[in-house]
Amino acid sequence: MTASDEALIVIDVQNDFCPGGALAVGGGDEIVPGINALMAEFDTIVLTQDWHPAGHSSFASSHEGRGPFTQIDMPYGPQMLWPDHCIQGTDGAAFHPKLDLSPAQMIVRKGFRAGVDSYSAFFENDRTTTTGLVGYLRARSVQRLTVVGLALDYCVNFSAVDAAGLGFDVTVDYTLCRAIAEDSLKEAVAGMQAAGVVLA
Ligand code: VGL
Ligand code: ZN
Repeated sequence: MTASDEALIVIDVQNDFCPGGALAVGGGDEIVPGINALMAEFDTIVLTQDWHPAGHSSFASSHEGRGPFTQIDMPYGPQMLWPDHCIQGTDGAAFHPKLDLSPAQMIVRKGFRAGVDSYSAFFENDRTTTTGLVGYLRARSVQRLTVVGLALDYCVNFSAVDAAGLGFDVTVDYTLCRAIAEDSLKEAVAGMQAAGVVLA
């Protein structure tokens, strides 16, 4: 068992980010058994779930003439456009069927506001709206976080960097993560290292 000031944060292990899903991450399903095994070592386990309304502003289909994997300017800054994914209540938004949900005590849903995306488990993409997770962790005297899941270059990255900025000691177990793309992964790794996140 790890110490009681530690928590495991499992990011977006959902069908749409696994092979066959709407925004499939290569090998996304391969990490599920390892995450299940790792959960046995933690007292505090938080899952996040990307949870968009239909017609969400991060979907390319919501912007006429725009395709996925291009950027637009939102009032809060640049935003990558994605294929429709993780729509509330759909099978794509459900957790991977083999992910062990029972040990998790907290599920943070994010990206449910139509006009703002949310990569991070802590702050939405406007960088100010909080998910409330920091309060939950501090109330439980958590100081050290291990972050795993999907996708390493987006939601894991943003979550880990935000957590480090909030003063947590953060380790990303990258063997239990998969990334969407090479270029964004390189940038993400540099950003995480600069923020003091340990990649192990
Ligand atoms: C994610 C893109 C859009 C992720 C979520 O979980 O990394 N990426 N929505
Ligand atoms: Zn999303």
